[in-house]
Amino acid sequence: MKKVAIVMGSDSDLPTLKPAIETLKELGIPFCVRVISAHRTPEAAAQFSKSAQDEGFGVLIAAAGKAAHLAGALAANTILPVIGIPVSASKLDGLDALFSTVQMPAGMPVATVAIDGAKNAALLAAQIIALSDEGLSAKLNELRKSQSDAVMAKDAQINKEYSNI
Ligand code: RP5
Repeated sequence: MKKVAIVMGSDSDLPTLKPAIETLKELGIPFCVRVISAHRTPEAAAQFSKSAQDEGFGVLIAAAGKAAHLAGALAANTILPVIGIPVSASKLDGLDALFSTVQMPAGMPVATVAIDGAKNAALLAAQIIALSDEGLSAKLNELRKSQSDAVMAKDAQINKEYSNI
């Protein structure tokens, strides 16, 4: 199975990324977790994304806050799909990172999830990997079903407790 990389601009982003780490673990996807900064270690960022495909990665997840250029900087050096997570690390509450991540120029796509949307980033990465992995595809379908079952159970419970018709 292809690997996923979770790359963050600073170790201060790590708490935001815990749901992505947990989700990939639950799904049995091999992944690495790295701190690489577009601004503070630009050469490492370029080197990482240039070699990622040869190293067996299938998707890169890039999380950064403030002037968040990490996802774009990684995308600049690979044709692997890059998923950007804008992190709410500043007084602008992540809007700065959202705009920096999502507003890529034509020709250099970054699939941007919600501010602090680490879980969806991991699920989207899993869905991409699942295109060529039937076992993972089955796991994702099961996950969707258990999610629906949980909502229906809550509906039944709340309906029973509060409705008066
Ligand atoms: C970004 O700046 C990082 O991704 C982080 O979200 C933010 C703040 O970094 P630190 O100053 O906490 O290292 O590059």
